Amino acid sequence: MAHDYEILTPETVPAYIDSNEALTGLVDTTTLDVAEVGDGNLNLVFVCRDATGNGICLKQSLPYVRLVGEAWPLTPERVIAEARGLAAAAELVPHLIPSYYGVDEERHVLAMENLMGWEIWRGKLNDGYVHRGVAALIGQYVAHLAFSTSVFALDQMEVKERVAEAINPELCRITEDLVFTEPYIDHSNNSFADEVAPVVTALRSDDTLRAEVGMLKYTFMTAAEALIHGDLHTGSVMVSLKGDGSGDARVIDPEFAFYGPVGFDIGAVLGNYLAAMARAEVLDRPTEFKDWLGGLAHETWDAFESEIRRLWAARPDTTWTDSFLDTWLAKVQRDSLGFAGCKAVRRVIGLAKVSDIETLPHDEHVRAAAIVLRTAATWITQRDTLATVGAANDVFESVAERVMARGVAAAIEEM
Ligand code: SR1
Ligand code: MG
Repeated sequence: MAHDYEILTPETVPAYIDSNEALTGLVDTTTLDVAEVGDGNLNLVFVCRDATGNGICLKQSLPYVRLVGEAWPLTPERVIAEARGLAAAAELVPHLIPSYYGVDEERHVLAMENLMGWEIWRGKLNDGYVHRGVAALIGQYVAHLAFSTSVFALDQMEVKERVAEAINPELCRITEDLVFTEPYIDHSNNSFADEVAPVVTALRSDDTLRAEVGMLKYTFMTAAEALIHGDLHTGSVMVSLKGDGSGDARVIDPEFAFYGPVGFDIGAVLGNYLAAMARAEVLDRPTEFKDWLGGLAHETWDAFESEIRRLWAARPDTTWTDSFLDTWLAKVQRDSLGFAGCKAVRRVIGLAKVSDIETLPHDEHVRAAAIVLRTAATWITQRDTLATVGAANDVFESVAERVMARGVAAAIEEM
């Protein structure tokens, strides 16, 4: 594919670092070990470490979708959206992202801390590891962005300028299509096991569900509430263990960032917890692990809510009353359940699936897929009456019990 910038390779990275003044002195490029480790869907990621142990991570946008190839061109300018997301988080929650060293807008390269020893949370969840406290940190991350980039904290002119500046149409289009449209139609990007097909058919023929997904897509496309991460799944979180045994987190990859609904970020996390919970259920993981997973949604939501309530005292405009906050939080929680459902459905039957479900043996895969789809459909259609993450978890429990006892058919009977 013709493109007007040089794509990095492990061999060219040292010279690139030498040529970039902003990166001078961060690593010794004469002893640099470079590996391309990108396992996401879009970009190249180079982790670099020199002989003294100093490191740096470079992320370069390809001019196409890596997962699909050159047949799907995609603007490398997305690196600007990611830089914006990182810069905002660096100001608001610097302890929750990798140190950010800057962006090269010509070569479409971001430079940040090499989080040596840290691992992607999804992989750790898949393997049954517990990182206590990480879910709360994610809630805090969302809360700070939600409050401090919105009309709750900023002058209205400032917000409007930021909304315009943060427009990210190509990346939003991916979400609009892949999350809200394609799973519900016959589309070449979808795939699923034959045994799951009846559940998918039931979803697609459920008029109420389709209308609610439409409402959620409409909210995603029109509710410019705050600068959101836009792709906050468990693969966008790196984790490590602290000395006291609790977990620590760094949020990465905000290239889908734009001014959108706050519930979309919370929902993305909850939808991915659902995939992890379904995996643990079909693999019959220890009760202690399943209970911990079952508490993650609460942990994220509670941390989000209490952080927003704490920040609320600093709002300059008292148009936003305490009573307004209660109403807004309740709405965000309901939105989150709906978005969680949409995100989960997509990760099971649409493009860019998740390893939580994909790496399961066939029979377990089918059951996990059915559990996720059935639970997600209920979250979407009944989010107003469910209203809380606790009630949403109860839906999962009851769907999982029925599917484990009676097989995939149970997921269809209930729809
Ligand atoms: C075509 S891009 C597929 C997905 O990769 C990213 O992680 C986003 O989730 C996007 O939807
Ligand atoms: Mg990503």
